[in-house]
Amino acid sequence: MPRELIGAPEGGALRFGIVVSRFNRSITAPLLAGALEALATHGVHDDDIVVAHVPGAFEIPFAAQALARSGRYQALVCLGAVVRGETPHFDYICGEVARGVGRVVAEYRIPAAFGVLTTDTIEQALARAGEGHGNKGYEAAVTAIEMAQLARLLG
Ligand code: INI
Repeated sequence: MPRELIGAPEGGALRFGIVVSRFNRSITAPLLAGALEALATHGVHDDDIVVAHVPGAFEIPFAAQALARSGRYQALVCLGAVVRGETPHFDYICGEVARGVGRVVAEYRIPAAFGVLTTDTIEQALARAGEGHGNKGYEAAVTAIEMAQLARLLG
């Protein structure tokens, strides 16, 4: 049988950095609440969580890089909401934030969960930021825990 490596969904004794953007706050506030709920449910202590607030999704990689560089966190959770408007801004922002977070992961070898919603409408975003398990912030935080644990197993 092959040896299988799966990160346990146990967050005790791990530290997490969350980056959340304010743009479309009606979406990002419930994403943050969902992420904090998931971390608490999986045993992460408040003292082991830092939340960095940035103006918009474009600024997420900057804060994520600073948190990664500190070496204090076992994983990051990036939360934002980019809603398609009438301008090409949407495509630029989505591309930059995804590439930027990916660069942080590669450069600092730290897992980062991508909880940045990219939707056509606010309604679509709201549907992904509701209560409980449909909340993408919650899902991103659970992903961060699993990946932090997997990183330990991978060494
Ligand atoms: N930022 C978002 O997080 N979501 C958006 O939908 C958005 N739109 O549509 O423009 C947005 N723009 C701001 C951007 O992220 C930067 O904060 C801004 O350009 C300053 O650098």
